[in-house]
Amino acid sequence: MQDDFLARLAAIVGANQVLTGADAAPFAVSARRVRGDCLAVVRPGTTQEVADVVRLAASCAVPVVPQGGNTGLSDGAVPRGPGVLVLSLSRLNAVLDVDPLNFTMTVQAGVVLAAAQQAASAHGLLLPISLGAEGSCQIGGNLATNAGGKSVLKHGMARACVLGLEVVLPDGTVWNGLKQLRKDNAGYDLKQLFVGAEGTLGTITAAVLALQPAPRTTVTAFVAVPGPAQAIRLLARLRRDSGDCVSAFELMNRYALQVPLAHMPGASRPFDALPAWAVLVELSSCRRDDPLAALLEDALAAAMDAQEVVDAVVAQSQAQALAFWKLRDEGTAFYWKEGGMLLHDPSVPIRSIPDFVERVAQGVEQAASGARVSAFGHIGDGNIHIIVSQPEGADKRAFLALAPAIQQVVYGTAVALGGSFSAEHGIGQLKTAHLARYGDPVALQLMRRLRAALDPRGTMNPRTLFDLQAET
Ligand code: LAC
Ligand code: ZN
Repeated sequence: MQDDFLARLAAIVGANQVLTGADAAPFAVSARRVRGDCLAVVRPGTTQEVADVVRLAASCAVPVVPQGGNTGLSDGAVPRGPGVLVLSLSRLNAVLDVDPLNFTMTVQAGVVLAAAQQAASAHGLLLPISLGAEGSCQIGGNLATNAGGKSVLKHGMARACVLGLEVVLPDGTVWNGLKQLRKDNAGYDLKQLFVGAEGTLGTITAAVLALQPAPRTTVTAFVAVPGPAQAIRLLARLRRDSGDCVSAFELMNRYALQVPLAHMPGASRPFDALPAWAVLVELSSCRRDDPLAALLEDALAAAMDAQEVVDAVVAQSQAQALAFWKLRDEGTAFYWKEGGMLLHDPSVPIRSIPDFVERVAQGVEQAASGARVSAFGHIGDGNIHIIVSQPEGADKRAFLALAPAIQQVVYGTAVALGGSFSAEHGIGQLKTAHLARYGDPVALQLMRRLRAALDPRGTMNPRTLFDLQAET
């Protein structure tokens, strides 16, 4: 039966594009190092092959997990179960078109984000999606998860740049919605249904993305601040004084700076003495030689007078700016070296960030005395990541047993302040129980009805968002 299914897959894509055993194993490990298992990995080379694979899987009731760069942090693309088929989009990796008059690009799902950025930049344009994993994540995954990252402050989440999509529906039908339009009020906005659906409603195979003029002047600074309350005032000041040129505003507490500095080879210290809190600020403009550096220095001086800023280092070269970003972007990869750790991805209204951070610090100390809290991230979006690391020298298992209590502190506090327990990483398989707990009952019911309508057999990514397999 299984052999027959694999033979039929091979007939669609060619035998060397069906991987099993040791060849398939690397596709069954998530970015969080959660190890799953699968029947096989299939690597179609065209949209039609994707459609034929999905139709075959549906007719045989084989669960399908679509997978891009597999960099997601909520285990949404990891197969779990010996009968699951991984549908890798990696071979659909063509940039089909960059249109500098329409300010759009059309890309296949498997294009690596950095490659798409470069293709836009070759035309003096910006694809405004940017995140730590951009060297290996793929556009299809970015859209399926509605990726966030550091450019949300200025350009919105990934969905904001989607003008059109091509999607293979759960029954194998291809929907060609690759429109290049900014205005298209003709019924429901179907493309947005698939953005953020994490592969449960269909598989994105291509997209039309809106581009922006590329920035030509950028200035980057690491700024030490007394605390989150001053950080959000500084953000408001910089947005006003710069004519809204703030393109990134990332908070890091001391522990969030310490971890990469301790473990990352070649990391450089922005400050001699690490401050309790710092923000990585980036201003950018499409005008060449825009005097942003002078503007930033004036604004920082005024902020210092207002006691919003303690110290600031403005990057003097692109290399120094990159070194600052390295500290911010690559730090999360090193927390496991500090022992057991729990990553959270909440958001709250920007004004509530100081309150949120304080309540979380107190609540975590009560739930896990001595645990180390890293608070960092996109506070311009109200999205702050909380990593709780075990107390130094503590027993990892004993610490991880406290996960439910710690998660309740972080998520419960966010929700109590009008926030979300899941800002940008999505639900995946990791947070299905939290979605059931914190999600609005009417919204959850609507989501289930949509899912049942589009995928009545429940074969598309069946353990993501709702764990359909556990429910049957
Ligand atoms: C970041 C990931 C954790 O912002 O979302 O680094
Ligand atoms: Zn983030």
